[in-house]
Amino acid sequence: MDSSNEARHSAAHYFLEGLNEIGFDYLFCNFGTDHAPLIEAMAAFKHADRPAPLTILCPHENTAVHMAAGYAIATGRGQGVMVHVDAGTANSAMALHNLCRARIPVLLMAGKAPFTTRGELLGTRDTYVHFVQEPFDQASVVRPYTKWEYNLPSGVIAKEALRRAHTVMQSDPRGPVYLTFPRETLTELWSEGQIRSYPAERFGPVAAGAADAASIDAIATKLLAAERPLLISSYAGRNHATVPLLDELARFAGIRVVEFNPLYVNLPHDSPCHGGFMPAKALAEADVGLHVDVPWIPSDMPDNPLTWWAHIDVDAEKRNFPMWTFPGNLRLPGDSHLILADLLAALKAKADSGFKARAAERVKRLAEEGKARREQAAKAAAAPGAVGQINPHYLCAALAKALKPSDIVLNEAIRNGPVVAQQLPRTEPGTLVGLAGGGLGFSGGMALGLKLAMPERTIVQIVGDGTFYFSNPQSTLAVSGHYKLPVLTVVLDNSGWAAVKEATLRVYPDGEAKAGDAFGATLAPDMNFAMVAQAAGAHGELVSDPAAVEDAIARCLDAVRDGRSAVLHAKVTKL
Ligand SMILES: Cc1ncc(C[n+]2csc(CCOP(=O)(O)OP(=O)(O)O)c2C)c(N)n1
Ligand SMILES: [Mg+2]
Repeated sequence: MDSSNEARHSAAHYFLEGLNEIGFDYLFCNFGTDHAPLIEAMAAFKHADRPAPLTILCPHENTAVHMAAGYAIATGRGQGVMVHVDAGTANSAMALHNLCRARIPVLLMAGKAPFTTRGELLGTRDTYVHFVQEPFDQASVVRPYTKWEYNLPSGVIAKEALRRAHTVMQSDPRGPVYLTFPRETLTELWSEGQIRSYPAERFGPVAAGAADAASIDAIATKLLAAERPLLISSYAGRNHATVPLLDELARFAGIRVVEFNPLYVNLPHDSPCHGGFMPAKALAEADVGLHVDVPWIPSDMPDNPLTWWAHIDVDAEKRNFPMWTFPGNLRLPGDSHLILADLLAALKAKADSGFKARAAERVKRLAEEGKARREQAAKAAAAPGAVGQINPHYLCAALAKALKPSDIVLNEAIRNGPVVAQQLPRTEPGTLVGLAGGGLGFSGGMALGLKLAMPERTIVQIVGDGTFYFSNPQSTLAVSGHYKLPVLTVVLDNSGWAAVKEATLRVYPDGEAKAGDAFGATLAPDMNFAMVAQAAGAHGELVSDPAAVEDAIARCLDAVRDGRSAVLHAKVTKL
């Protein structure tokens, strides 16, 4: 192909065009020497007023990846994260673990050390780190958490590689993908005619579908005869339209719905069919059940061996869970919204008046149980606690009073997570975000990504004291101030890692650790998280006295609504 008369540009230039073509709004960046060609191309694009994704500079990779995740759950569209070679990839790995488990798409991109050492090509090694930042298998750092990985062999296919990355990350079940590029590859020059485009209309992702009519019929038949049907969900509500659908299905068929470790609002928490967050008792009784992901903990919530289970899941195979043995008499991989809609239609077509009466009776009973649960929660919140030991129930109930139904709560409160769930009922789809993975420190970056996508919403991140450290607060607060993304962070400081102490007690209830009160779980007692916020120009308050809680919450929310992040450091009941 003779293209000598055409304009020639760097591969980095085409790479940026490729990022536009895959529809990225943002790149969450933590740059290094590997990005010089991209930074140069970005500056040239800016100078020429050419469109390119906006860059958000994140002082820590944990912020960058989780911010992309927050943006993705708000918009349904994965974004790009740029990090520095193996080192930045390593710093991103924990966040990638979280996104992998939550099935949130992201394209993580990192340079590779230049491959030339003596100036053979533009971009050659020119600093010490280029010799030491080259592991044998860079992608292995994040391989357990990615659906796809690729090293760009030539700039001529930059757009093709980006389209492939995008198609894989957006295909169901969605998840992280990883792309690397050596510096010399990005400095290559190519003429415009040599570069092909891969438009979305022709190269789009794979979407999960519905189930076959016979399977739907089988579940409907079981439900029609069920006396104690149970549905357990954690992430059906990622599709906001599924929330009212599930409510309608549950009310129609008298199904108890339990949200175990909810990642989203799956059923409005005030629905009469909401069965709380602990399936233990319902599990023992259920005759027909539907579930997803980690529906219960078998060691302390044994399931009934007689229950007939349907497993409806976008990720029914659990290919990247080495061990996953929850029962499923019928497993339906697919889009749970489509499947539940068909199931409701099948039930409506088959239901007779006897079924409707039995279902209505169950809904009535479930509503009474719900009322009793709410009364119990109110009782738990009534005692304010003492100075230095605020009752977390009391604090969360006060926060609930101050929030609007549309405000979004990120629950990363760990051992106080159930308190948040109990005291801060969410009724609107999309107003709760939980932790799918096990890597603490997701909610700071996620909160910023949600705020970026939905500037009109109030975002509240609730964390434990240990988790506040994990979320790299200096980095998230810096991004919040820099890009005007105010969020409220509530730190439930119980003086350390209750989860670690409780784990030891579960395994050794009467052991040496208990006898010596030596759980390795107490953190620095005098840390002042309010001052961390203040150092970043945010509003910070330390509250120890229960009587001061309500006003402190009001001042913090005022600050956030005025455009400044706020951190409320609350000294709650000690571990
Ligand atoms: C990145 C990471 N490191 C360590 C852990 C192990 N871990 C699980 S819970 C927990 C304690 C969290 O402390 P805090 O946020 O204060 O919550 P609490 O247990 O006190 O409720 C730790 C250290 C983890 N899950 N993720
Ligand atoms: Mg703690």
